[in-house]
Amino acid sequence: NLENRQWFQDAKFGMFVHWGVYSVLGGGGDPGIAEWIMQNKKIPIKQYEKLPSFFNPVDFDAAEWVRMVKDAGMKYITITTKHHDGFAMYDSKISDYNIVDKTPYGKDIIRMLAEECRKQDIKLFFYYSQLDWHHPDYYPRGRTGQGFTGRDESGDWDAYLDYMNGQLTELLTDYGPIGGIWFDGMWDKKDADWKLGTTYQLIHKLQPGALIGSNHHVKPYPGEDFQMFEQDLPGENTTGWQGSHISQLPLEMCLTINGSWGFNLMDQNHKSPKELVHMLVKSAGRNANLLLNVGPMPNGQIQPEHKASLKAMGDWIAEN
Ligand code: FUL
Repeated sequence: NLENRQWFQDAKFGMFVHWGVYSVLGGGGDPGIAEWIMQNKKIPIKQYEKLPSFFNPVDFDAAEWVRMVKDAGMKYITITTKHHDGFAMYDSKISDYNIVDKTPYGKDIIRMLAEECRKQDIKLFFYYSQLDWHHPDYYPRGRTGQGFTGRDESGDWDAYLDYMNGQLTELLTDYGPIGGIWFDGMWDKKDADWKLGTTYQLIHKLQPGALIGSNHHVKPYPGEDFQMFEQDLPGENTTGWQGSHISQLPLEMCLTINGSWGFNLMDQNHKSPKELVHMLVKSAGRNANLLLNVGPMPNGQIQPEHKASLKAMGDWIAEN
């Protein structure tokens, strides 16, 4: 694990992928919405559950994605295995709300990506949202998911935690050695609700080499291996919610290319390759990795503007 922390510390540059059934809606015409559309447009579970039937990424090519990552000079990929909408992008056995059982595509993109990453020597990290707007036992609800989902106002919180630990167990046993777990969404509820110790112990037992990080925007908890900063350089706190604590752990900053994590049809506010290279240099200057995000389109391709930016960054790295 120390060795892997050291690897992470030296990695410098990775690709973040926000991909889920929300990509089908492309933000619904609003440049400020993407993977949050269920909450932002108050889409009840019953309607949202229709989205998987429209998700058919026939142009997805894992080998092409990983080659693109390598050409960009990146060392790892962090991909959403489940975002806040609760939909699993892998072949979960403990929930059929997943890509294999519910989409016409019917294939496990996480498996394809894991195999390709192994072949091309790129590490794969799994983003996993603790927050879940879909699961019936996610109750009492937290700051989000209130008043629009249309489901019963009841549920068994410990059953939800078991479910979450069950999905993590699947992800840590069925996909070979992975780089780590990138948690998100625990800010939805009180820290103690999560019983983090149990989950972190489970992960470190299943894969001692897997690193744990969490996007909770406070100082790291015991068991975490790296500290992350969202859309912000460590210590700057320009967003107002990052906190100013910088730990001794390896650091990572995640950043969007335009303003959206998931695919957005209207968001044309792309940072230029020059701006992106500046961010890479600045984050390296703070001893942090840059995790640069793409939001693949519903057909499985990365949007051309973002592909071009990654290529330009790779060219710059190769020359310097
Ligand atoms: C946040 C999430 O709510 C966003 O959707 C996105 O995943 C970002 C990286 O983290 O907490």
